[in-house]
Amino acid sequence: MSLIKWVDFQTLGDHRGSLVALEIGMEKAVPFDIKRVYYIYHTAEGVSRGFHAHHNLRQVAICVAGKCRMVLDDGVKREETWMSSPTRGLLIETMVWREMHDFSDDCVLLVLASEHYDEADYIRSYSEFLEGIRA
Ligand code: T46
Repeated sequence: MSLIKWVDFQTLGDHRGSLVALEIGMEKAVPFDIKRVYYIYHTAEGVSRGFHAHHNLRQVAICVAGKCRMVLDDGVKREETWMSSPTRGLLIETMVWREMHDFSDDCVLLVLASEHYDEADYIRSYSEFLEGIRA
């Protein structure tokens, strides 16, 4: 099964422009209760981010402006996708290594997270990640 799992959002557009609304309890849009929202922006040119996995955290990442390239790796396969649509979110499950590359100047990546911030949940070493997968 592919690591690239999109959730599509309903667009509430009219002649003035577009709007996406995400509400707690909208299971089809976000398959967990959202405990935290953060966004990544003004990423410096040529800088890549991520390079970690999470033990318990599930996330939906939405590129609300600009674009970037997301790489997901479950220790067996490595897949990538461009993120450039504000009407779909990329579901990133637990124990998936992620890297973000090629941010455009205007990229804003909004992330909905299933848990509060917890540094202890991060696996920041790829070799430890592989050990965790194989344990
Ligand atoms: C992820 C990818 C997609 C906080 O204090 N609270 C937070 O909620 C977050 C997300 C980060 N931080 C602190 C921790 C670091 O000192 O902000 C700093 C930058 O975080 P980090 O280096 O982890 O950022 P990215 O862009 O590498 O990764 C982030 C998320 O941390 C991560 O969960 O999946 O975006």
